Amino acid sequence: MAVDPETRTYAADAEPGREATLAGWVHEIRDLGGIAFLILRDTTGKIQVKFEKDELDDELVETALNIHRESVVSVAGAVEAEDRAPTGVEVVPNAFEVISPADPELPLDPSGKVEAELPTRLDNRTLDLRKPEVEAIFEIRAEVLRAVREQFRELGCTEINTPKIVATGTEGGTELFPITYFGQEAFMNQSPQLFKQLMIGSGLERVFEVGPIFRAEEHNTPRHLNEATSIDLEAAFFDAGDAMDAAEAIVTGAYEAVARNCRSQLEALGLAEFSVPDGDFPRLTYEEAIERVNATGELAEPLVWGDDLSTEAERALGGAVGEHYFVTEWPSEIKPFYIRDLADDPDVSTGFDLMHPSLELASGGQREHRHDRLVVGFEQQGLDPAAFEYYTKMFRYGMPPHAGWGLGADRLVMTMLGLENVREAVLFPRDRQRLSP
Ligand code: AMO
Repeated sequence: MAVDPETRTYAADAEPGREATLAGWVHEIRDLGGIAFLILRDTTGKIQVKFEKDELDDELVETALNIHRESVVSVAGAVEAEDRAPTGVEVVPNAFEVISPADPELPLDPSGKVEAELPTRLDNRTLDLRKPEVEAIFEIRAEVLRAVREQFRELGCTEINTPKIVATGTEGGTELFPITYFGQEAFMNQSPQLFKQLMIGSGLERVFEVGPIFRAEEHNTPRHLNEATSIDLEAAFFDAGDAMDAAEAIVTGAYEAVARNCRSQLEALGLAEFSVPDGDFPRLTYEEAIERVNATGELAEPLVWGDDLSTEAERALGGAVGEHYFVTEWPSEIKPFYIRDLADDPDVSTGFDLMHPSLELASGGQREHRHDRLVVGFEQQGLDPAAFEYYTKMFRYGMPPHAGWGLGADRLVMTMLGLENVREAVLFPRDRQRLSP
């Protein structure tokens, strides 16, 4: 009984009065003596298969009831209405085939009756994803990325793909992963920053990318990954305010799409009361932000101008603001060389961060597009402008002013669903301890 994807019936589509061939995993077998029930699970849900032993072929009954749960099987038979069945229908089989048997001992219980710790779940991600509340996270993640792409289209952006093997780093503060590139030193890219900016001088003008970024973060925290997915925007003639407007549209659009199209997944996660942010996020200057943090009295040491926001500071501020917000006008000295300073104050930058009350989601700003200033910025940050010649030279051939941001997709999903650890939003996370699977 080969399973034909064209004619196969899914559990959710089985209608009484029809003959159907179904395929999936054995979720559960309940043998009550004269009668037994097998619950078959596929990507759409579950369906009951009834074995009235006296009425069925002995060999069929024997095959079906002696396999272990989580085996992959196919069943052909009549679909009948049955009020007592969990979904109101059941299948009376006339053929049964074991397609791929499962071992009796499983490293993880996909029914969720026995809970597993996150490392065990990640070691056995395939089985972990058989749980509806885990599958739901990744269906929602896919919807977030679909919605993000749709929003970018509305903004007139073109999707690009930039190299992940590069010659130089761009983001100070986090280390690079070195690799050997035909005997030459190279690195895994920390951000598409320079490449997306190079596109601003091209005819594309507004670009976006969804792709991996690599950060050799030493610390192991619930919010840091060594390989993350970044959603990046860069747009010609945008200033920081325009870039923040775009971030609001993208984030709110993702929430709206999930609220509209992922009802059953939200229910599986216990999030039936899912609320969509209003899309008008407060914009606090850095100066206002540190004042508000200090006013909470939650920090042992008050913040002073020039300090970065620590995790504790972010928490205190998030608690005080209580919704998504931006921190704008950061001190220039703690923002990267490519961020432009305010026209009237070189100590203050156009850089901004987009914050969820619990953590940072994105950072961005208007860029320095004036060639001479850009080169000075490199030197001030201790970088050799010669190593970045491929980038800086394009600022000599007509580069419009521009702005953009990078938004962590993993953190967006994590905060949207209230997950405690960003690893839960990543299929196969990379961290200090984890290089496989
Ligand atoms: P930044 O370094 O702030 O900015 O990164 C942007 C966003 O990417 C996510 N992110 C991470 N997520 C999980 N684990 C990590 N180790 C990690 N590192 C970064 C965060 C963060 O806010 N080039 C600039 C962006 C720009 O100016 O356009 C940049 O990379 O959500």
